[in-house]
Amino acid sequence: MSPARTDEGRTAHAWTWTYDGFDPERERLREALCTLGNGYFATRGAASETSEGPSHSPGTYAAGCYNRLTSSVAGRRVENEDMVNLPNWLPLRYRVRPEGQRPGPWLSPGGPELVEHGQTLDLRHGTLTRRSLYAVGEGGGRRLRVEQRRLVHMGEPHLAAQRTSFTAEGWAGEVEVEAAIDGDVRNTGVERYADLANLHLTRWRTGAGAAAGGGASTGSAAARSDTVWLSCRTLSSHIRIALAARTRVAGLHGTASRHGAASRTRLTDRQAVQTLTIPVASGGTVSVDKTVALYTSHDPAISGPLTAATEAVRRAPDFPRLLASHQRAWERIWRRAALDVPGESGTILRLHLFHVLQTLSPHTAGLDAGVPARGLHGEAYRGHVFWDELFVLPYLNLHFPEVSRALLRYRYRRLPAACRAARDAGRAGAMYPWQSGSDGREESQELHLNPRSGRWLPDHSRLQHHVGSAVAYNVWQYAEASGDTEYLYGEGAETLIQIARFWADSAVWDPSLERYRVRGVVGPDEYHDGYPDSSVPGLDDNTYTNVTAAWVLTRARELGRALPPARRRELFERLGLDPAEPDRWDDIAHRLHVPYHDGVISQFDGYADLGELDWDRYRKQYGDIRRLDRILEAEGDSVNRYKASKQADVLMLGHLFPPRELAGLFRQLGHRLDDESWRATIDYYLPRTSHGSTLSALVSAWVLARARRDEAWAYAEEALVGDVADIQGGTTAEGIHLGAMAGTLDFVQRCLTGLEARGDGLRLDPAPLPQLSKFRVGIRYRHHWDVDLRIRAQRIRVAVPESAEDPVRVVIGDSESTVPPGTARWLDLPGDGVSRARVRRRRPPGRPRDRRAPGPPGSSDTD
Ligand code: IFM
Repeated sequence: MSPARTDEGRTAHAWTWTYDGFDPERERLREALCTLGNGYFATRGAASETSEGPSHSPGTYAAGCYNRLTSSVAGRRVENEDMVNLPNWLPLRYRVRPEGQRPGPWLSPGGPELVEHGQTLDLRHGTLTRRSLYAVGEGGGRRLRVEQRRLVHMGEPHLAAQRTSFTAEGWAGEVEVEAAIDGDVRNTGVERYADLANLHLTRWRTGAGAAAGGGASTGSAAARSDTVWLSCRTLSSHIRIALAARTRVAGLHGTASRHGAASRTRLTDRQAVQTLTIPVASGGTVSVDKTVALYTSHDPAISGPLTAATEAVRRAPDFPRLLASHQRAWERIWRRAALDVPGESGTILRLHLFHVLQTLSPHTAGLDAGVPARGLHGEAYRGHVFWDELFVLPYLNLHFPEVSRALLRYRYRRLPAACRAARDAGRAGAMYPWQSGSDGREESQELHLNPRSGRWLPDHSRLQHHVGSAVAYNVWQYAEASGDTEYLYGEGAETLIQIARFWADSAVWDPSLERYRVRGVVGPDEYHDGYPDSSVPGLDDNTYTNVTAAWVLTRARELGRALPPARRRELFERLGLDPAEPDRWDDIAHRLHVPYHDGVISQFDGYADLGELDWDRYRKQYGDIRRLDRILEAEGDSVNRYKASKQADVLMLGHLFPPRELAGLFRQLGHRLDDESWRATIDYYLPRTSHGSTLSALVSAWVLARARRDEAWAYAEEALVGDVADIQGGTTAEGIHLGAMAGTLDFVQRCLTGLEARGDGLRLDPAPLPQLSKFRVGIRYRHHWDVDLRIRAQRIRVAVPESAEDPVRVVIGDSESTVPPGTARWLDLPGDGVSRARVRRRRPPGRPRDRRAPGPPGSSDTD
């Protein structure tokens, strides 16, 4: 990987990311990449010493915690729902008073006293350690060394903590520490949203000590307490939020003053502050531990968020014990997410995995939350849920199926809203929103700002109805990988059928074409939201939309037939489904229109009539043309006039469907799609794509890995460095790109292995790239908890853990093997003929020999 493409100030080792120096220009990017979270909430890796400012965007976000506000822009009133930036629990600032001197200034990495600074994100242990050295006091040679270790607890989802250690070098005196919970926060993390209302919190209350009766303790009890709290609520969603913070000198319990340290609290209407003054000897170190609990009224099994938060910090163990249990929780998570890829690619993939798991962890399984496109790492896209789960669930299905199921349940709970949306649009079934938030209504903005022209423009992205097919695809994929028929026959079937009904009702018969058509949509590309000069938004027959709709209709019919008769009857009755409907789905699924031009599949009907863009000219003039739409609009032109796509659109089909299945789908629709015509399609669209979305490089790498292997790496590399090098120019600072991050994991897991986890076994069709040819993934396949796949140049090793389950059937090309539990096999990849299995039983100590029939004869496993 070219070092030039990564952040200069950082060095990465297998499990650590270290950033040297304090760089105000990159601080917000590092805040996003150093976010700590546990799937319930996450906190950006912001400095604790300073609050918001041009180079800081502290943010704490809880999954599924949204609020709606109305703003005035461009003379219109617009409503937006945002994932709320919650009160900031990080603040902890300090200054020193060497003996015989006055207190110095409050110190912070941006201040003139800073001598050295660095921070390390430790992925294995889930901690962020920040180290600073300051020049202090009058006269030279005096230093304060500060080390702060922070965690958001992976085992106890409501807890977070940070230990800050101060070492006096060349002086003795006092360190004054001010630790606060700051409720005076707004959603200000995205500059483009600056004109929009951003104050989501109200009714702040602060207090100290236990929150008996919910009131603030005052007087001497409060002054002596080591705990402060703040509660508030969101303005329109009325979610109650409470944070409590316990700040202590490490190792001291009871009143700090008994040990020479003094403690005070100060409560204002939006801040609860605790001040400690701690004596320190020359060369000595003192540490301050801040332990925080966060609850909201969404949480189950609590009497109220404030009581829950104050109780939780009261009970919380000290920092070393919290750290130990946090690390043990991460160990358990890492065991379920094994992915070993050598080299820098592996290091980046581990970072991606870390952030995916911090956004969507087993704790998410207990929540009513979807997949936020930008993680819980920033405010871009307002924490909304798009189709990006299409890139996330296939990864999770094979590690944390319970999390996938909960994320599908987020969609199921909003099925009534999707059905209402369809009804309001005059259609049957379920029309899922392009952007979803709290209640499942359409959250896409009506206007968006082009920062280049300063103009607010109509936003038609809500016409991306293909999001429904993404939901359906995930229902199916989850069920295939997990074997969870209870889900599939229950919520899954209902979701899938309602989405199919929407497509069936959207398809309009065109007698002149003798085809069904789906009109007035926007495809994944997003640049094209209408025909040039048309006053009506939307396009006809977006191929991706039509082909995926055909797939949904086919699966829905198949599932309808497969349901146990009693369940079929029950569901069909409840949905008022005419028994003839599935036959109509079948008809449509065979006769949806797929437009072609110049021998290739058209992105949509009429694409052929668009002009060619002078790509070289634009590249020369603007350098980065990822946001060609904004460039052209600022020039008074429109991207709708050109054969220019923002991201993979037709090519997305190659991401969703293995070649065999895609060819079958086209056959079903009356077209022939062979390797040659698919390659021609790739060759046609790649040079006409600006890759203005991080998903685009990923999808391009995916399809090239199967069609033009030599060209795949350049795109894979782009997808890998997308966030760490912030190649979209500033967007990562506003939140990571969760779809692309998870997509790169799935690229290794499913694309390079050709893995399909089906009911009848694992199908493998490896296509490793020279740069990614040796790796290991551990997956959960149905009841087999840790199936280990190791890819080498010409072979693949499949190891199935010991259990009482059936052997795993493995299909590679035309060759079929079974791998019994407790055994491992090396299978040869096609190229030199039939797959040959070699087996060695791994007998655990104490386990009797030959409990099962041995596999086919072969030499022993050499790895
Ligand atoms: O869903 C994506 C879309 O495909 C491209 N723009 C950003 C969205 C959210 O990640």
